[in-house]
Amino acid sequence: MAQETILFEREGGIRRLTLNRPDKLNSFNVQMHEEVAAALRSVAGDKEARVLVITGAGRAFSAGQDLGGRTVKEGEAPPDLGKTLEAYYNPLIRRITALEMPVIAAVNGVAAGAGANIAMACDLVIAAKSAKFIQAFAKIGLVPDSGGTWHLPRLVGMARAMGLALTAEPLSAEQAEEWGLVWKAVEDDTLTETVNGLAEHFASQPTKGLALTKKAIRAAFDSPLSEHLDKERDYQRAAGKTEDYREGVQAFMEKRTPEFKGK
Ligand code: LHQ
Repeated sequence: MAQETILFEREGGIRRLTLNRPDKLNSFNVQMHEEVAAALRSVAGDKEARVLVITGAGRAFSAGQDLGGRTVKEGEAPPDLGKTLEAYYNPLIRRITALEMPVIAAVNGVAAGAGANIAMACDLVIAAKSAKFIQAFAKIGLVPDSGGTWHLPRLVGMARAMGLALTAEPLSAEQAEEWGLVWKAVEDDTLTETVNGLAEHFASQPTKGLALTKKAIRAAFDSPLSEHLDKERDYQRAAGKTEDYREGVQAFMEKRTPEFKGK
């Protein structure tokens, strides 16, 4: 499929997806959803892929849903937004969180509405200091979607989640870092370098172990400790059977840098 709304690059074990509708602040229309879904499916089936970076072209990360053509005329039947979520946003969040590798959001500028929540669904969020996170939904009478009401209270606690969602006030990248909504806020002109360095690091790491770590942490709020311990046992059992575990221990004992293959 020709890509008109995204850029998708492969470089060694690194996969980079750039949302590319800069004149619309990378807001999502159906075509962009379809192209992003195809790219994520290809990463999921790509044995060489070891890390995914998601970023935006131009001055925004993403302004969420493209609101063009979304006006509802007086007397017209209201739209079924649940269908839009079911068809596009929910599968998108499920794909990102299920990917068996670290997913980095490089938030280069404003992330609003579903755009903010797509960033939060990534495993590590690195934001340029000029970026802002806006739960814009309240301004148009909607509910934070794309996992927003799930991730927000887990990341920043109930009081801040409520404040952000109910007021739709913009949150600066630095404040987002202080609150634990993002991992790091960095100077704008170092974002690319920081993210590239991190992506290169992950491309040389024990991918299967990292994927199981991501899975365990994502499941942490869903079960009591006793059940979660069983999960950790199962994931550790799987990690212990990887080639990278063997290599990691061997390299440690031989006092050399491990050469992980992601297997
Ligand atoms: C846009 C957009 C946009 C189209 C900027 N659409 N053009 C799921 C289910 C189904 C339906 C509903 O939604 C959802 C999930 C959602 O994501 S709902 C939330 C949708 N997003 C928003 O409400 C955010 C709307 N955008 C904004 O509030 C501002 O644009 C932000 C704060 C992101 C940036 O503000 P500024 O830096 O002042 O830029 P701007 O507003 O001037 O925008 C620049 C251009 O981008 C402008 O076009 P123009 O032709 O005038 O240059 C905007 O119309 C366009 N744009 N967001 N979501």
